[in-house]
Amino acid sequence: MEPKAQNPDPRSDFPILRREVKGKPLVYLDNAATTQKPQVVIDRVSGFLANENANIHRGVHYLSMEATDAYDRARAKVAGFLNAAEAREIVFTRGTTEAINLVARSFALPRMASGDEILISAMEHHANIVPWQMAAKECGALLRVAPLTDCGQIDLEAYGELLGERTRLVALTHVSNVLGTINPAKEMIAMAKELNIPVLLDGAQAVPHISVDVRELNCDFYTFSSHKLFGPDGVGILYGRAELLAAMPPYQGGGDMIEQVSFENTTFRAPPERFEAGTPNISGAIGLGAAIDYISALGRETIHAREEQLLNYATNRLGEVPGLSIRGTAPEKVAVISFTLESAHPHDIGTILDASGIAIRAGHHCAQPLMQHLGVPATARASFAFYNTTEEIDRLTEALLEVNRMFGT
Ligand code: C6P
Repeated sequence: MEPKAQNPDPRSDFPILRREVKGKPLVYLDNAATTQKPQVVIDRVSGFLANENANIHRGVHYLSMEATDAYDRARAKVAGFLNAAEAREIVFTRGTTEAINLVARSFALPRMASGDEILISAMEHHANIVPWQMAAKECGALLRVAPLTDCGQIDLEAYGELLGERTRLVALTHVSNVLGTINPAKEMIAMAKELNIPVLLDGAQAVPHISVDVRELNCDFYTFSSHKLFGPDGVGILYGRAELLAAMPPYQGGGDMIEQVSFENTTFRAPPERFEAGTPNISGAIGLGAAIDYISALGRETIHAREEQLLNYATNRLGEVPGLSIRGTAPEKVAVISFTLESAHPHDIGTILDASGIAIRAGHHCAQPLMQHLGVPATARASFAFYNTTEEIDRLTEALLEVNRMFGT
């Protein structure tokens, strides 16, 4: 589909942003948890369900072939979005979490022996810790963790020292969901490649904010979730280099991933179908395709300029709140601000803000080891998208000043 003419007010594309919560206009600042959906994505999903619904790859009838075409086109769109060499390098999963588990089971585990190592960093989401830990425990391998600097960047010198001949895989977040840090992925991948170590990037928090080119990055695996990219939930992406996917055994067994089945033996289809057992989230994948069209029409430059303005404005305004500390001050960061207040626990902050119709996230953000590193049990987190406004940041700031007043600061 050709990118449509750009709406000068993209906020109006998101119907939910017109609603009220607790009698006040909604201020949605929880975009790192999930993003809102533009009308074109909602229309594409409901249009598919209303007019085109059929199962894929199974039918000789018209609707099934049409649905299969639409699903395949969505795959090709994702390939273009990541600049993958071929559409068969794109596997549809349930989300980032399932994509990482797939690599842990089908790629890492068969290649690891006792004493081998997987290298991650101290800023990882649980989705990029637990699958590796589970795989490592099964074969006696070790999880190594690159430490962080004070401003919330990976310590590159320490990272380089942790790469070694026992390292079987490096798995890093491209952008931190707590600190907002954009990691120097290209440089870190090049360091791993000097020792022929494969690299997976967790791009869940990167794709909504920055353009990603898997060939320029030279990564082996890249993962993201549709729901954080203005698309439907229940759909994720695993990009895998073709030759690596081809050498990996299936992750799950079932329909659609087989060539031939008998009671004695089964042969499997080539990737990506080998990794897509059972009926996938067809409408979700097609909705993701519509989200990618929407992002492309809006343009990365527009998104970047808008988010940079919001990040700077919010950093300055939050700096006016007494007792507020921002956690994560790397020079290269996306519009995600985690903070603590001296006066109140993050959960109290979240609850009080909610009473004013302001949605933020409070807690450990599925990054408990990072919380331990920061020396806090939890943080509050405001995470922005291009549709947020400076007026919403003013309301956030006023509400935080009110928290201070309520707690006597
Ligand atoms: N982070 C957040 O509020 P799933 O749940 O599979 O779509 O994505 C998991 C995931 C993996 N990596 C990173 C860096 C993430 O931020 C997330 C999801 C959300 O921060 C929900 S915990």
